Amino acid sequence: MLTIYSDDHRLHHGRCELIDGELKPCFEMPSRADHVLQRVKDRNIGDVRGPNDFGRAPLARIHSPAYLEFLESAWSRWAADGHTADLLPYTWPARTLRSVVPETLHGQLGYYSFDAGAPITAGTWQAVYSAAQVALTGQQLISDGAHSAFALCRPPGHHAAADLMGGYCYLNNVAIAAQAFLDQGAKRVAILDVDYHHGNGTQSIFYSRSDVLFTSIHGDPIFEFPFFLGYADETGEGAGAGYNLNLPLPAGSAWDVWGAALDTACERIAAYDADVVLVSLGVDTFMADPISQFKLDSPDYLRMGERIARLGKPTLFVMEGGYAVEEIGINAVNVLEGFEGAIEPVSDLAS
Ligand code: OKP
Ligand code: ZN
Repeated sequence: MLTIYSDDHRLHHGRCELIDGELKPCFEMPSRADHVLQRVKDRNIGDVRGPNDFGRAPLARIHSPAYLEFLESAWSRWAADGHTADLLPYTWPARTLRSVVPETLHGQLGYYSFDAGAPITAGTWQAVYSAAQVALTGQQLISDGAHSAFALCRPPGHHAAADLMGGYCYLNNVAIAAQAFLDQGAKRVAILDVDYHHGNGTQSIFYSRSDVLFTSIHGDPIFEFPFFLGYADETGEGAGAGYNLNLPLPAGSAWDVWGAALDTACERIAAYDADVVLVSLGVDTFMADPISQFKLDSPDYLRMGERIARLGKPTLFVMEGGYAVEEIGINAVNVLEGFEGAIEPVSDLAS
C-alpha cells in the first residue's frame, strides 16, 4: 500500500491547550506523524510519496469561501498586530447570542470555531492545506485503480465542519476526499470513522445527503468530547435520512464490544454497496491513549484492518487522532497490515 506524506505538517505546532484548568503542551504534536511514518518504513508496507497539488477548488467543495479565506489570513492579521503567541478563540456565538460575523479577528475566530482546541500558528494554513492535498492524492491513486492507499494526514480533520474548526481540526481531509470521489463519478461513498472521538464535522457535512454514508464508533458523547453530537438517534435528515450511523460506546470498551460495533458498521456499509470506503483512522482507541477511555490493544488493530478488508472495497485510509505517541505508529500500521493480509503480526515496541 502506498503512503502519501508531506513534511509540511511540521509547520503546525501549537504550543498549548487547556487541560483541567492548566495550559499543557498540545497532545496533537508533530512527532505523531514522525512515528507513523517511521513505522510505515520499518514494516516496509510500500513506498512513501509526496502529495500533488490540486489547488483550493476541492477544498471549496466542502468548506465555505469565507472560512477558507479566514483560515488562510488569520495568522498574518494577528502577526500584523505584533503578536507571536498562538491565536486561540475565547468567545463563541452560543445560545442567546447572535451568529453575526464580526469584523474583528477575535470575533471571527469565535465565529469560525466550536472550541479552543485548534490554535492557529504561523504555519497552520500551509500545514492544513498540504494535509488536504495528501488526502486528495490518496483519492487520486484509488481513482486511478489502486485498491488502497494511506493518507498520512496531520493535523487531523474529522471535527472540522463546513465553516468551523475545533478539536485539533481545520480542514476536513476525509470529507474533501469523499467529495472528490463523487465529483469524479462515484455514486455512493462510505465513511467509517474509527477514531475514539465522534467525527462531528464529517457528520454535519453529509447529514442531509444519501451519496455519503457516515458511520462512526466512538466514546459516547454523554461523557466524551465533542459532547454535542454523536448520539445514536442522529440518523440523518431529509434526503440523508438513514445514511448516518452512530455507535457510541461506554468508557472502558475493549475489543469484544468495539469489534461487535465494527461488525455492525461494516454490515451497514456492505448493505449500502459503496463504490469506495474512506476510513477516518484514529488510533486513540488504544488502552494507553492519554486523552481517551477505550481499551484496544495493539493486536486488535490487525483485526480491525482484516474486518475492513472483508468489505472488499477500494479503501482510502486517512489519518486522524492517536496521542500515545510511542505506539501510534504500531497501531496505525497494524490496521494497514491487517487490511493487506498481515505480513507478520506485531504488538510491541521491541519487535
Ligand atoms: C481530536 B481527534 C482532553 C480534551 C480533549 C479535544 C480532543 C480532540 C480530539 N481533556 N479535547 O478526534 O483525535
Ligand atoms: Zn480522536
